[in-house]
Amino acid sequence: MRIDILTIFPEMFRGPFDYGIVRRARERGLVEIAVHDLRDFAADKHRTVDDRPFGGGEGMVLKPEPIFRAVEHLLGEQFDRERAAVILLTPQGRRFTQAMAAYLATRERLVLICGRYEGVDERVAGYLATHELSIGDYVLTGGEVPAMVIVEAVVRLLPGALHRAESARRESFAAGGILDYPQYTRPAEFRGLRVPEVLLSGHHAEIARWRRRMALAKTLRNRPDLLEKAALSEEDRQLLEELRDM
Ligand code: 9WO
Repeated sequence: MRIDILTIFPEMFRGPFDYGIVRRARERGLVEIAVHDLRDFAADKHRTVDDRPFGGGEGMVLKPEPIFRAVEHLLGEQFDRERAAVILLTPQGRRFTQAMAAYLATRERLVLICGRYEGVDERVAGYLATHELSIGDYVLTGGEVPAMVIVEAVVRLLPGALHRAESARRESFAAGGILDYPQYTRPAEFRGLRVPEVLLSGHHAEIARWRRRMALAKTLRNRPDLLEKAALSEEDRQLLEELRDM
């Protein structure tokens, strides 16, 4: 896979791809990541990328021409929508999910367009981007951090990016998953706080039941929305009834 990022702040991307799984995936040649300065695709000597909004209003809007020129330079004028995804990052986009990450991981090329200022000329969303995505319901100052989030979520799904132990759990969130169970490590007592006794017992069946129960309890408390789509056993449903009554 090749990922191209379009931004007016390319310096923001020094660092985030140099650690952990993303670094390993780059070193293994699973992904190539290139960051481009949108101003390099401006047509005038001042390298202008923004302009005032038609209809009035505050602030500035990213102009369409540099963005269209950049994407056409990277993918050609008639790019293959089966192989490439062109993603605009704005708060107005569809919500980015694990399922979308899995879909994007099947593309050969990704182009991530980082919005800035008060917005992006709507013709980019309408006629150039294949997807307009938001990573969540909050306003940031630009699409740069969301682009980093998407790169990390997608790259770890590329075949060969994860160790075997990591791969087993990777789809759980997308495919009717619930939240993870709580984890503990040594010491067994820290500042008077003891690790749940069952985890020290060596009773594997009991530990598995405790973990499932705690995962359900945490999901019920923090993300009840996930329970609607979750793949639950009859035992899970019974446990949930007990937890709801507590
Ligand atoms: C700012 C603003 C100020 C006055 C009137 C309207 C306004 N709209 C915006 C605005 O939405 N600015 C965005 C800043 C424009 C696109 C880039 N920016 C951005 C992207 N903020 N947050 C994101 C983002 C992207 C993906 N997922 C979550 C947030």
